[in-house]
Amino acid sequence: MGRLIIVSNRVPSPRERSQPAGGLTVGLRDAVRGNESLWFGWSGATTTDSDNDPTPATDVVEGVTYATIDLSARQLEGFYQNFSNGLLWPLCHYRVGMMNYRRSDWETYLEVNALFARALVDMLRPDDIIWVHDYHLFPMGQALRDLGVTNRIGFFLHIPFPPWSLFRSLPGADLLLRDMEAYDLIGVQTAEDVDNLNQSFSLNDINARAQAFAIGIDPVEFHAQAVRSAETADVRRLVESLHGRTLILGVDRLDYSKGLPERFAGYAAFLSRYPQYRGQVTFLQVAPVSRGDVEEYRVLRRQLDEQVGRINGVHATFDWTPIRYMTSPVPRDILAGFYREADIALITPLRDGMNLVAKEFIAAQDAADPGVLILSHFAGAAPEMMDALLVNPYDPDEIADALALAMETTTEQRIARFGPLNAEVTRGTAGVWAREFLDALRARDVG
Ligand code: ADQ
Repeated sequence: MGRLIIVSNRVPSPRERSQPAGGLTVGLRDAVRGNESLWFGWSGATTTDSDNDPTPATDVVEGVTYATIDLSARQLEGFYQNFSNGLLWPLCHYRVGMMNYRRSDWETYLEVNALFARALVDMLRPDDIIWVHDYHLFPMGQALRDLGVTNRIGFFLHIPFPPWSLFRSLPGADLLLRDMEAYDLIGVQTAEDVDNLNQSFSLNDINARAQAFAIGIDPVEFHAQAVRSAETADVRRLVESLHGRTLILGVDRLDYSKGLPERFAGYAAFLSRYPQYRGQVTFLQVAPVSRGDVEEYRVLRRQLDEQVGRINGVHATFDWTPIRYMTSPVPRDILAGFYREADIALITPLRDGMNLVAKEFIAAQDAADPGVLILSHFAGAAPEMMDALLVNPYDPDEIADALALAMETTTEQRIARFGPLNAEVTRGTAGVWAREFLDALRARDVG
């Protein structure tokens, strides 16, 4: 069997490679196990000098070759910060009003995709199978075809894909999608994303079809980690600090797609409308800063700082702080214990490709005494997790009512909801996701 070539914007750094990882890394780790493979992408470093074609730096760890290139500061700004994160990210999360379009960024985006293709092509062998990941690299397949690559190439989009009526706001949207004809298989997270992308293809006479492959986690490993983590000194300190109060937990990258202002408004409504729970709950929101160099993220951060200050100012007593809000990261081996100790997970993105935190929370629970998952309808995980308390994140009162309901559920009711959720998380693992995608790609009839 040929090698598996993974292409993603970021490649795990050597230090992170031995750490427990997110869904993408976990899923692919299973897929690359026992298979010769190569992972190619941006190193995370920028060069100050010219935009000459870089030679990939390679590093072999546990049988996987990691090949990375640096980008110039100009390329990074146009390709990554502006076009990928300042335009495609909001657009694909249905936030057309937040997208910033500049034709020069679009050109840099295409340029970096072509650069990736040139840097990769000399490392390819004829029977390699190539799997390209995410919105940074929509045109990468076509860039490889332009260099004469005839290998099987698959693409997976980790974030949502909006209806054509929104996506067409991007000037040249049809050109971007036409480049996807280069792929032998296109995977997205949900049936809704499939419908939207296929509608865009057919309205533009593009000869491509998308299929759904929902990403998961490694639930067995995560559960074991959560059990171990719950006994660590840090997690015990968290539990002691609660003094018996109910722990409501939110865990997200600090991103406007995650619905944090709306969530805080929902929590504030809960404290106002259900005064009997004041002093009985603690809401811990972990939201490490991401993309701090993009203006919209700085604005969001200021907004959240103010909101937390206001809610705590209004509701706190001398011995109770309603919200604990941290923007510094928590290591995953500690976070797993937080999930296990949490009574309620409050996960309310406005849009999310999947949302692995919801699945990790379920995997971390004690089946005899599980916590309650409150989940947004607009998380990609929602169709698989209908036994969660599903909410519309735009309605603070709905969030407040769900919190009150979660406070009132009996152990029996919690167990009844948890059973099907846990079965689904256990079935649809990251390993299954990668295997099903790669099997489908290998099965493709490619001329
Ligand atoms: P993300 O937007 O990063 O991923 P998500 O899937 O929820 O969103 O999280 C990815 C990982 O990061 C999880 O394993 C989680 O534990 C970890 N993480 C999140 N917040 C953290 C925190 N505060 N501290 C430490 N770790 C944290 C993108 C898409 C998602 C899609 C994934 C995978 O936006 O919709 O589910 O890719 O396809």
